[in-house]
Amino acid sequence: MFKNATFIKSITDLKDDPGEYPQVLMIGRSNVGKSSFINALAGRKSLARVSNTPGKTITLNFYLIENMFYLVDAPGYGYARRSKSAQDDFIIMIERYLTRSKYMRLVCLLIDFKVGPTEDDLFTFQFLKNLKVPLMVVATKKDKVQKTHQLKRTNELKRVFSETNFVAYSSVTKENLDLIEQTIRNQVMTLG
Ligand SMILES: Nc1nc2c(ncn2[C@@H]2O[C@H](COP(=O)(O)OP(=O)(O)OP(=O)(O)O)[C@@H](O)[C@H]2O)c(=O)[nH]1
Ligand SMILES: [Mg+2]
Repeated sequence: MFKNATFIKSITDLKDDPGEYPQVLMIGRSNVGKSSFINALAGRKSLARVSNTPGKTITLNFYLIENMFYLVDAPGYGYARRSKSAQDDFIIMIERYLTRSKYMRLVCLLIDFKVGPTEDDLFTFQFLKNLKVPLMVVATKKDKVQKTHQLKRTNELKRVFSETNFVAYSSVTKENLDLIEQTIRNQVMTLG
């Protein structure tokens, strides 16, 4: 678990990127558990807002961890109520962010352990692979799958995301949280 997590700011324009420290971006479908994941990593109940209804504006929320790096919470993609053009805007903004930022060290793509990967997830996975950013796929809500089916499901997902760092996780049981924390720490220490 990380110490000293502080919300720094929300930005809607990349010119307001705080820069200065390495950054780790959380990306994933709406409701997949990005904010819960950030809260678990930070050991806080409500640092990141859980289940906020996505609006029209695309905001990136910056949380400074241990005065050393940022966890960045992105809005969920594939949200039905958001228009196609807003979804395109989202992809364009993320692409710009990932290709221009000197500080990006890791992208965590969150997918749902039970229902994922959706078509949107696979599109985003391919998009991130093409950008060649360091990537970790985190399958959330593992607790929602019966224990007896978890291994089979894990192996299925590992096959889909082969050659990519893949971790099954749950914000309820906190399974593999330490492993994920270590991966983030290692990536943050790498030079950009
Ligand atoms: N059972 C279970 N529920 C979870 C888990 N992670 C998140 N949730 C629940 O899923 C819902 C959505 O979680 P959020 O963390 O708000 O998801 P998000 O990806 O930040 O959603 P957006 O910000 O809307 O894109 C909430 O009701 C959480 O309590 C998990 O690992 N297991
Ligand atoms: Mg959220």
